[in-house]
Amino acid sequence: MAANLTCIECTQTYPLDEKIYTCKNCGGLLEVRIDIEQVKKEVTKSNLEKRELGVWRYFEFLPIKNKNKIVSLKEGGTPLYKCSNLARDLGLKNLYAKFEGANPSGSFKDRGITVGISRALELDSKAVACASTGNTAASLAMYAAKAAIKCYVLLPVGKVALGKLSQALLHGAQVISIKGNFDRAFAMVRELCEKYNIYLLNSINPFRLEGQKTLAFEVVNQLNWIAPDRLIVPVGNAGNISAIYKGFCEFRDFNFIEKVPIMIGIQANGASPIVKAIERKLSRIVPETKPETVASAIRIGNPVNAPKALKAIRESGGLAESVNDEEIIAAQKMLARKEGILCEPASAASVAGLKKLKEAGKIDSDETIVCVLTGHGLKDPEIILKFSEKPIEIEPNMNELIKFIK
Ligand code: AN7
Repeated sequence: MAANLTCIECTQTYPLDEKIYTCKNCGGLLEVRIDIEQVKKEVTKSNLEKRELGVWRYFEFLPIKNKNKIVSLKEGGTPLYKCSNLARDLGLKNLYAKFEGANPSGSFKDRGITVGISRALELDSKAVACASTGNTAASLAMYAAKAAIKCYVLLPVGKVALGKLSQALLHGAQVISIKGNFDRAFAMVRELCEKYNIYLLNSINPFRLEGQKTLAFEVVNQLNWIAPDRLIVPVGNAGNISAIYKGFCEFRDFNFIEKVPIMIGIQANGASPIVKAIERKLSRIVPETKPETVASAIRIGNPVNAPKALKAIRESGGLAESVNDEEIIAAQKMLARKEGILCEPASAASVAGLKKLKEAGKIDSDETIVCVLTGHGLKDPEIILKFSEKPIEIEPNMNELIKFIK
């Protein structure tokens, strides 16, 4: 595949095999540009459809050339559930949830990490690293185990959900808790990777976002080659919304779909620099120094991919909205009880945002809407227990039991 790395700020280009994360010229974010005309010669709708749904169905769209280097645990191919019960309650007709909790490590991060770790092997890297609010660490640890390379993860101390921490530990990563928040851990891991020639797999790495763009491809395939009207996704470091938008744009440029969905990013009230930048029409975000929310996955004050995300939202005629902790927890419960979907709080932010926007009259009832549920509910059991009624404890006799059966 003929492709390059292009700076989104100054348009400087670099060969694909150059190991850089940001532009040497201006420090801007890089993006992989694929040669669409070339890929058009290599794939058609019908040969794509014959392959199993998942990240690697779209091999020709991905910047990995050496098939022998691919490290896969069958990521992607996640269900797109039609949510009729929830739709009825919200006054909508066509609501879907893309359940990314069904990925091997339980979050969408696997889409990016399968490509990122394959890239690490192509580069002959001996170690990989990330800073993480939890899910990236869980995913990276898992794929590094499969690839048999060393993995370092830097986590904000005491702020990572138990499931995610457990995953990183059991997969054998070197887990380092930083007495600071995610943004600080991220600054430190960048420096670490630079100094020790470790391959950095945070979403500043454009190869990771290439894997994540396949979510858009899958949604289009699952809707029979039609794009939804809107796609709603929780936003933390802002990589996923940027990647998904890129995926839709590529399918449009292929003439696989007519138009790109309106992209809607949802943040938590206490960590919402993107929402504020959109509301105030700023060209750059103002970082927040004390991000706070119950949704620990998106407790991020200085999203590294903000320039890409602002572009995705603005170009698609999109929106950004913030929701509070109560709204997030209520949406998580709603998904669990109305649709049988167990997702983590950050994921439920997308549905909380949808509810808020629908009630504000910003969404029409007959639009086709896809909410991305980014991670599995079992990642964070402590939050579920904190907001649930405790089980009733009784003496082991039938008379006692019957009192509680309504
Ligand atoms: C469940 O794991 O940033 O906007 O370090 O785990 O692409 O950052 C996680 C982010 C949404 C936000 N939902 O995605 C990490 C990390 C869940 C997440 C997001 C995350 P981005």
